[in-house]
Amino acid sequence: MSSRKAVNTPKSADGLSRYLSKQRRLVETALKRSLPAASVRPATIHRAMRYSLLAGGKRMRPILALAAAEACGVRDISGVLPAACAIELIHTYSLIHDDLPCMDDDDLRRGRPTSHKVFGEGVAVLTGDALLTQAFALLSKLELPKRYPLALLLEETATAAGSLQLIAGQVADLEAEGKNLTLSDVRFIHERKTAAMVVLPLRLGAMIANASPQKLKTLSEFGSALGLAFQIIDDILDVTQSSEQLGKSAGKDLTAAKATYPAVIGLEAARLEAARLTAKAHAALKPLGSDAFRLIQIAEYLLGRTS
Ligand code: GRG
Repeated sequence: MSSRKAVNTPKSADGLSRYLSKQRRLVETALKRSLPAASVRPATIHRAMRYSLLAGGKRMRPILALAAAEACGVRDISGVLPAACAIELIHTYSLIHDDLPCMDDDDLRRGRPTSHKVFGEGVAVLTGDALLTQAFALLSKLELPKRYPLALLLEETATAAGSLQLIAGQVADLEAEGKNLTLSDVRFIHERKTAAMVVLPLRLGAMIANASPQKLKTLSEFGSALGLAFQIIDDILDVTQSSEQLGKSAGKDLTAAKATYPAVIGLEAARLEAARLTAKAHAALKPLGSDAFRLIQIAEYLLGRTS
């Protein structure tokens, strides 16, 4: 179990890049250990799992889990890593399936050819399935405080990844293509497709830290606003950046007539909404005081990102 102590003091913004690099290194090492070796039979599936999982990416969700635990007083974050990795496995599965020809049909992800381009569609489907399954195996190893039993964390994870949240958003997104949507329709999609998987790491990190129900609520409110802002920024980057900058195909939302904020309210209004939600995310963290400084820095970094 991770030790809990009040540790946080405000630090300068330039400390953020060092913090992110350190957390990413921890996450990368844990991710490498979270899957069978590439040589384990049948090697194809393990190679494919490692190919997509270890292809880089911002690792935002695992870093949020670690930062939430720290904001709730955890000093040794090793006990949070299995949950942080589990969420990255689920996220990677969703990207692999989203890129399939029967979904978004994409050739490029995290700067590399997509899983089905390298391994074929059958193996890509199974790679997503295997990553999702392995995520629950990782969660099963968590050591938890009495207040938050394993069954609760498993249920929260299954709900966030299931047909009421992540998959709900994906289905609504598929069905929305080419239709005239309202802002509330797009928000419905974004809250499920993206924000649910931003709230989840914050909640798991806080539960592992034995946070009070009030802190858990605070972090959930932060995550909902941040997750929606994150997706709006993703929509904006899709129309303003190149494929090279993004490491995935740019301009696809427009071509596929996707449900996005810029499409429904225009680019400038979308920018303002992302800024409004980021301010809302900051405000939500007020009850945590200076313990929340990393979460605030991470939110600012995500708002300012260009890829
Ligand atoms: C197939 C069940 C299923 C769900 C797919 C992930 C997803 C839902 C769709 C991909 C397209 C998309 C815009 C998703 C919204 C979430 C999002 C912005 C994903 C990309 O996350 P980043 O930017 O990616 O954190 P990295 O590569 O940095 O991890």
